[in-house]
Amino acid sequence: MVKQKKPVVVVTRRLPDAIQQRMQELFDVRLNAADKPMTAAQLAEAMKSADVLVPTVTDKIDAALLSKAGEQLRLIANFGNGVDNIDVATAVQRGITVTNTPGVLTEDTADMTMALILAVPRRLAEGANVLITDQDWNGWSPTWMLGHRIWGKRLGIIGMGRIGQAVARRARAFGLQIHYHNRRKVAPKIEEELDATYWESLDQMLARMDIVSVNCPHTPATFHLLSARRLKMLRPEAYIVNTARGEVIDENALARLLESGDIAGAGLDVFEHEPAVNPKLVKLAKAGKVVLLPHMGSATLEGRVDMGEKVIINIKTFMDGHRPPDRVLPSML
Ligand code: 8YV
Repeated sequence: MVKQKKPVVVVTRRLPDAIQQRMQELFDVRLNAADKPMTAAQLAEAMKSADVLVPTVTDKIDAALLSKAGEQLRLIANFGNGVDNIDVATAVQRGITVTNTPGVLTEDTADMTMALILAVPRRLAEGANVLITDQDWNGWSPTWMLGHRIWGKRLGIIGMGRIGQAVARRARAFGLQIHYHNRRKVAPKIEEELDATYWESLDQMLARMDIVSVNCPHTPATFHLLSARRLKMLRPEAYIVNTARGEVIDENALARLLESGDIAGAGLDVFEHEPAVNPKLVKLAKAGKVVLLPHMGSATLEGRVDMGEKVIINIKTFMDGHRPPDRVLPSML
């Protein structure tokens, strides 16, 4: 029997050691030991020889790049859940299968969302900073560092998929009332379990919430879903949390409304032009109005290993001639 040639797999960023090791056993893998994001030219070069590309959120695989790909490129196995870094429609048109890593980062991302829901109203980052910077702490005082209670408040979740539901489960335990906006209502059983109220109109929901959490994917339909017009509907006491994608919020408009006090605060793990962060938001963070995290929602070792496992399973299944479990189709977006 002729031994099958191992597929050439180009991995654009450094992955956990255990994953890279397994990939080296299974594939003719090209790793990125330096972990420096690849330029468009480097990606184009890699796509000329790769059978499989394993990109991440930091690689923009657009139509221009796909048009330069060699005929042998058959699979883009994204290391990540969101696929807004890939022009899926063009890839599929060119006969390239696209997969992602759903499910395994749900709980970690929901934890980080809950952490931000707590951190902003309870001034966690500000308080923690007092003790490690040169500011003087004069001891406990009845009126110092007062934040706001989250128990009993209304949480409006935008995007009630896996992550939105995992956030709702946590938030329920913290005494928050669950409201949500989604393309469609979730199953009655889930609504019942979460005691969740569905709002078909996002505008109407926004005007009534104390905290809003963005948990939907970034697609053409959700780009600037929270536009300047919609952000203005939020109450001045409202907080906004985003662990999904920066592009879902008009970041400039958000910064303006935070500056003017028309929105009380924000907790952001993602940004519109990553890795650039709007300087206005940085200024607001220094003033204690917002908490900024550098895209850490799924950043646990366990999560990243699970994501890597999913990538390997997708590649193996595809190479064995089967439909990979996490195939993404344009109609799903
Ligand atoms: C990932 C994410 O780490 O999976 C996603 O959609 O947002 C992140 O948490 C990143 O996308 C890896 O490519």
